Amino acid sequence: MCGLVAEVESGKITRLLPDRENPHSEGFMCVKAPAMKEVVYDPDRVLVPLKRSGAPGEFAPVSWDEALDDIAARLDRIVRRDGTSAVAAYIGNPVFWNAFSWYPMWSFLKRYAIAKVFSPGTQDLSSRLLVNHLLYRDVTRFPYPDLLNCDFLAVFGSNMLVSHGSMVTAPRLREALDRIAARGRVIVVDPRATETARRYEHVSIVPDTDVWMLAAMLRQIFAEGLADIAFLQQNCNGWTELRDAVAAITPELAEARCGVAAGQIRGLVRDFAATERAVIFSRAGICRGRHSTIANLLVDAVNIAGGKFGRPGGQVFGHDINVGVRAAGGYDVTRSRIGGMPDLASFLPCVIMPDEILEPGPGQVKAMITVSGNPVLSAPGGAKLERALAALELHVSLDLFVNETNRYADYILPTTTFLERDDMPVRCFSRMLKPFTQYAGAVIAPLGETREEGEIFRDLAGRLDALGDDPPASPIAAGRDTVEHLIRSGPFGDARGERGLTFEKLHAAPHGIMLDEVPPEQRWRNKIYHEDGRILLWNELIASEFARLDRSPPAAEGLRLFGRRDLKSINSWMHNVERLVAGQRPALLIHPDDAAPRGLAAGAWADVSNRFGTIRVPVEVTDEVRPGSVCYPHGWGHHGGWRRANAAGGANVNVLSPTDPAEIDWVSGSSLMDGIDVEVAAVAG
Ligand SMILES: Nc1nc2c(c(=O)[nH]1)N[C@H]1C(S)=C(S)[C@@H](COP(=O)(O)OP(=O)(O)OC[C@H]3O[C@@H](n4cnc5c(=O)[nH]c(N)nc54)[C@H](O)[C@@H]3O)O[C@H]1N2
Ligand SMILES: Nc1nc2c(c(=O)[nH]1)N[C@H]1C(S)=C(S)[C@@H](COP(=O)(O)OP(=O)(O)OC[C@H]3O[C@@H](n4cnc5c(=O)[nH]c(N)nc54)[C@H](O)[C@@H]3O)O[C@H]1N2
Ligand SMILES: [Mo]
Repeated sequence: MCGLVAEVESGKITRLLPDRENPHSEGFMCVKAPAMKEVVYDPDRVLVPLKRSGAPGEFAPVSWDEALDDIAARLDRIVRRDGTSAVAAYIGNPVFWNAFSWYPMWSFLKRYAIAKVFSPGTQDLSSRLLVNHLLYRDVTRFPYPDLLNCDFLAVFGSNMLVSHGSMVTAPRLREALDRIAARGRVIVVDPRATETARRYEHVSIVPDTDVWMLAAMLRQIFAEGLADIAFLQQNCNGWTELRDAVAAITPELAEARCGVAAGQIRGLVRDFAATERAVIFSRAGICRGRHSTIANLLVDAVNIAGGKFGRPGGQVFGHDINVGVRAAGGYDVTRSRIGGMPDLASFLPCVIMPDEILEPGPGQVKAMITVSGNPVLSAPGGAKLERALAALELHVSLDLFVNETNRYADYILPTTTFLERDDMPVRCFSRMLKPFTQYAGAVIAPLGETREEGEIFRDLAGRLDALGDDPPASPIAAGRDTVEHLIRSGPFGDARGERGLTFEKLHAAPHGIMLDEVPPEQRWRNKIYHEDGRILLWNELIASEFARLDRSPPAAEGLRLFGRRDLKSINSWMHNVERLVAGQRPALLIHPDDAAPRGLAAGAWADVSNRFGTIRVPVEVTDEVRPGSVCYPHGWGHHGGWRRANAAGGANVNVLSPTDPAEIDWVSGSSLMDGIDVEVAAVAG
């Protein structure tokens, strides 16, 4: 969402600069943006279709026609023999933000009834999606904090200054947070003294125990007479049951679980309630635990019960640029073959992906399509997933590089970067603090033989249809045209007459257009899709999750592992850029009190292990993490076709993430990645 200006000479990008005329980002860009130039011209980038020619990672160039003909023929054979349940897809992060390719890709999967679709969603937000579904009956409705207008912000599990927010789109985020701190308070609840926590107020918490603190906060809101009872009565169902469910969770009980002092919890609640424009916000750091669904639910419940929902400076719904945003599917429409787990927004949990491929029987996955994804480094399982990928009959990957996942593929189909294609950031729209839109045209021609994902899926569909007896009726969406149609038929489109958005107007405004804001009070009422239009705070699923919480044992003795992101990294894929990777040396952060008894001094190496695996990593002894917890970033341990990244070292932390559905927040399918119980032992010598 940072506006960029590309300087181009003779068809080649020479520089990427911040766009000072972009009315939304106003000249801001982060360090990763100019480094996209190095990604585009990376000598390791895949520029022609590749076919596996030997062991994993060994490929030879092949023509598009030969690749697509063979892929279509093999897919067709597998589907005729085993049905569409033998085909799966992993849709990785980058293509989510590329609307022009998203719609053709998604309609391809629908058209061929490819229903086993996995995504990084179970690694960052499926519990949040489930809460959207439970409370508002719309998986894609993410309420966000009105950062421009609040005077009190408490953040749970987000390192906002590094991640730049996440599910709230705010250019110049640090300025927004600084302004809140100047007017009032910014509080960061986190097991690590993060970059964000250090700049504002830090509340240190035991990993994966926020649910206790949040429950105690909700309890105090009711117990101290701070609840907005009129709002609850008018707009919510089930709030008395939820109130009763947390009644016994006193701040003292919460303190014993989460390590935050009872007095501090009471003080926070009182300050939150007393501040008219206040909000609590949560993100990925509470979406990867054992109780992440009710943890996320309690965040909304505290905002709602505290009278902060749908009001300026509170927790608000965003604007919609298109109608039909609810198209994303629901919850528990289908169940997985392995573990019988519910789907969410049409995706299945990644925790079962290795076994969906490895376990024989009807419905065993034999073919897989991966689009802009690297689950070997990003999803649970690591080594087990590699074994599974090696066993596939057909694996096709659309990517920029040979990564740790597609080194096992039969084909790698090379795609364009966002600088080589037209694009529109419509996917962020409903989470923007200020509504903005832009048509960002390609600035250079596609490099080599690269193609857009949408084009590749259209081409593949044509070939599959030529082989089939009875081609499916549903069409492949046209990407750009689909988006134009959605915008023109949406609230900012033709309905506004002369003032309506058209692509013509967008083309005439290359820096983008700020759109009219609607006050927060008017943005939510008609978007609660339960039949009676009220927010739902209690049902059988929520009740059973609270019963499970009641039975949950206290954190085990020993160490709990959680993760972190670096400003110069983006998940697993920018480690091949010298200027970003230089200076990053992933290490295990461990508190001096935990290091000493294990004989670990600065620079020592340790084995971090549990029943799922072991990684060997250098340690950094620091009081940045709280005693009893250790921290290591994800996305490392490269062994793909990117030479610089391979040389960067580091280990794949996700070999420690459980692949056993019994260990996770089962209702949402969220992977367990923060709060994993591990042993840490010094490596002799
Ligand atoms: N530089 C950079 N920016 C990114 C990305 C990146 O890789 N690099 N990735 C992007 C993506 S895909 C996403 S989803 C977003 C994610 O962005 P955020 O939602 O902000 O998530 P993280 O940056 O992972 O920060 C999670 C925080 O939660 C803390 N945490 C861990 N366990 C717990 C816990 O049990 N309780 C609490 N309260 N805190 C906990 C961690 O210490 C960490 O500080 O960032 C996006 N932005
Ligand atoms: N332990 C732990 N694990 C985590 C996380 C964590 O905090 N802790 N974070 C999780 C999160 S939030 C996420 S979103 C996932 C991300 O996980 P994934 O989505 O699986 O993987 P990425 O690392 O984002 O890799 C993206 C791939 O897309 C390619 N790519 C980049 N741009 C394009 C493009 O325009 N088109 C195509 N076709 N390919 C492109 C890159 O080369 C790279 O191979 O990781 C998750 N894993
Ligand atoms: Mo993510």
